[in-house]
Amino acid sequence: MESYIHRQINNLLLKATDPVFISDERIDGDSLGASLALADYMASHGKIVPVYVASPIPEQYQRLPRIHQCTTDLQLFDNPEIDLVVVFDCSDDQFVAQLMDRIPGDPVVINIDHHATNNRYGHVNQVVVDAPATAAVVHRFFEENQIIPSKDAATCLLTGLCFDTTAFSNAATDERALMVASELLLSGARVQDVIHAMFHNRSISALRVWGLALERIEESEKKDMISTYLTRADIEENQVTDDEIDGLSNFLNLVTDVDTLRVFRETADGHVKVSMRSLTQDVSQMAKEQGGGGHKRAAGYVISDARLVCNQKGCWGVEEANKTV
Ligand SMILES: [Mn+2]
Repeated sequence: MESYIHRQINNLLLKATDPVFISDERIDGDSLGASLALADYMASHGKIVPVYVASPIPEQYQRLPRIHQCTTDLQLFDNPEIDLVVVFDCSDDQFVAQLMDRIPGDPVVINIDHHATNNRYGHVNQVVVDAPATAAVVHRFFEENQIIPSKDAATCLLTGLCFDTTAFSNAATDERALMVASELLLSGARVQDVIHAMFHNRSISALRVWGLALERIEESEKKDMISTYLTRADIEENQVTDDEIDGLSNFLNLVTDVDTLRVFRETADGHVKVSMRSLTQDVSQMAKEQGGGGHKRAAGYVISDARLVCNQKGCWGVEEANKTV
């Protein structure tokens, strides 16, 4: 079935006259890498496809091939000629539905993803839950259609793969991830560009904020779990972007010896965002129960109208608009 769908996707891509790509609302190495690799393939067929991103591209990804095809301009959806939409690494059907509403026509939607919580909202769904990254799903697309990725496409795919496996260190790393990586290297992926996008991007102030989070680590009553907390003031006083602190959960997951961890942080719009990582627990289930989503070993959710408070004993907790937990 998977091979059949890959061939079907290729037919739809080659047939499309006005395709549009959508990268997940949360820009990361995987959502961008996967969409730009296919944008590169389309360019080899003379089609320059716009890639919609919900917010400006962070500095660390500016060197990715075809990054100039990304746009935050919603007006691109006003085109009645759009006949194909391909969504990458996005399990949030609401985000996609809201963009689809803007399109006057009725295009075919292809949903390419690997999130366990993806509800298969597309007309064509290539959701491979055990894939280490959406980039690995796109790599399989190339393989199944006997397309050799260009050096640029290979660099994009390796970025996605490295991002979602935290450079082949987390639970998403399997034999296949390493095999795909070696094939991408053979296709000419530029490792230095990937390393740049992955690691050479933490400002000193971002590390200071990480420092605060490290100081506040608490062991939860529940065995083998730690939590830490970052307030809006921490983030704003140090002038770091949300994007800069996103890597904290991955970093903690890499270096601690506990099974499960949670990072709580206040968002600019008055909510608390919780990122979870685990070595053995299915945190996507816990996230789903709270209205969030993600993968088995990496997931998150948002607690609405809430803030973080520290009590007199120095213990942190979440205070919701009406109740305290
Ligand atoms: Mn991903």
